[in-house]
Amino acid sequence: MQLDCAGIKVDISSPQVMGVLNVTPDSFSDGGRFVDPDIAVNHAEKMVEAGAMFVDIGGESTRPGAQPVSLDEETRRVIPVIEKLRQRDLPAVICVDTSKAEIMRHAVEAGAGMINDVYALKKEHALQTAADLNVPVCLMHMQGTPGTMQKNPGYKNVVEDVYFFLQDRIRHCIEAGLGREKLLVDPGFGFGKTLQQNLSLLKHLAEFGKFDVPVLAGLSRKSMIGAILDKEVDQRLAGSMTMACFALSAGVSILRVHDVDETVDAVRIFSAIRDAD
Ligand code: 7PM
Repeated sequence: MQLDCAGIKVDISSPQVMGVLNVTPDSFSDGGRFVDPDIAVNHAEKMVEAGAMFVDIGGESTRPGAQPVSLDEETRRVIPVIEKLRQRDLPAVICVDTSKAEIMRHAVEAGAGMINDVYALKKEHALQTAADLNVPVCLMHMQGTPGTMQKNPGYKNVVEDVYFFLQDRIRHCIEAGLGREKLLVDPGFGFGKTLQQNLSLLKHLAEFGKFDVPVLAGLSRKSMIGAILDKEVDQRLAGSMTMACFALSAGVSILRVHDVDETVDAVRIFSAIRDAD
């Protein structure tokens, strides 16, 4: 199974690692460390050297309570980093983490080969723009917005509700001309879910393989880990790795993580076991 990311073809028959690069001053786990483009690019390069096949660059924090960022501000934060990263010509895919159509277009023109949209292309012009750009898009489920999503999230059945949401978004994409071979789905851990709802989604993660599109999961350092272990963000590596291994066993294709070295090791071990006789 291959993902064609604006010319870079990624073999996703084996799980891949996506390194997180938040170029925002307030992201929950590394807020403010990578606002300077040169520092950001160096960190991205380190993640690729450590084995990340994707670098996810986001200029608008989507953690609970995060405030929206203007188009100009998000452009200022994201595009220079993509341009500098492109110049390094790394053996990896630059993924832009945005919900704004204009940023998607500007980012792909600057060298991004994939879009990660926590709003699943629901914002104005996003769906048509993504179809025009014809790069892979990760469609993620979120209930509400970052400002509201953790205030009493409710579902009839969280696994079914998220499944049907993603099924509907896939249908809209195909109708807009974005082929199934360009789509990925993601249940959106931490995006409008209680701890129990997150755990139920993780327990039933294999269900999302039924779409026959790659599944991406973002579990790294999230508050659901903190809630179980009662540990701060910088103490969640073991918890993150355990959830990553569970996700691998459930068939996930891309793991979106902060701790690339460790996760690459886990993927290599998982693949060795899976490929044994
Ligand atoms: C709460 C805390 C919510 C931290 C989100 C975060 C995902 C993502 C992010 C994900 C996809 C953070 C994340 N999480 N994109 N962007 N899937 N596709 O790491 O799970 O800051 S933001």
